[in-house]
Amino acid sequence: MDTQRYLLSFARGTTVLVLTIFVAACGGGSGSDSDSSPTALSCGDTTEPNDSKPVATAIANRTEDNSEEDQTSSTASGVDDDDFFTYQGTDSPSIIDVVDPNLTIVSSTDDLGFCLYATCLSGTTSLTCPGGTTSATDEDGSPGCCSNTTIQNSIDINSLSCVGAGGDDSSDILIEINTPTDVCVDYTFSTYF
Ligand SMILES: [Ca+2]
Ligand SMILES: [Ca+2]
Ligand SMILES: [Ca+2]
Repeated sequence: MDTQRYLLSFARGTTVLVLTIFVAACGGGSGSDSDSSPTALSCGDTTEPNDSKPVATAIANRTEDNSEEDQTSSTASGVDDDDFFTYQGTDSPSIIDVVDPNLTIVSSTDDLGFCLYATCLSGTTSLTCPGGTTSATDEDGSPGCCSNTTIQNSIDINSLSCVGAGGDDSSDILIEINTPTDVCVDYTFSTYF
C-alpha cells in the first residue's frame, strides 16, 4: 500500500518541533482491484470506477426500438460497491414504437438490488413505478423505480413522459445495481428504451 509523508514544522523562539506523519493512501486496495471504493471486495471488476452518477459506465445509446436491447456484464463487489451505467434514449420521430424503458437482470450469482432512473432531455420527467417496484430518486433528484431479485428480475417503465417537451420523450437513463450481501456477485443485465 502506498503511503504519503507529511512534515509539519512548528517554530517557537529557538525551539523547532517537527512532526512526521505517515498517512496510508486511500483507494484501490490491492493492485488488481480497480474498484474506487477502498472497502469493496476484490472481485475482478472490469467496469470500475462507476460508483456514482457522474462516473457511470456509458453503454450504447439507442432509440425506443426495443430490438436495440443489449446485454452488459459486470460484478457487484460486496455491499460497499454501487454500480452505475448510463445511456441516452432517443425518442425518434421515424420509429413506430413506444418509450418504455426496461431493465432486466438476465443472470446473477446472488441477490441484487437494481434501479432504473430517467431524466428527460427537455421538459419535466414524469413516470409511475410499476408493480413490484418502489419509487426512488437518483442523486440529482431524477425519478426512478427500484426492485430486487428476491421479488422479480425486471423493471418496465411504460409511463415515462417528458411533460412540456412536445411529445419528445428522449431521456438520459441511469441504471444502478448493488448487492445486499458482502460477496462477489457476477451479473448480466439487458436494457432497452
Ligand atoms: Ca421501446
Ligand atoms: Ca462493480
Ligand atoms: Ca462500482
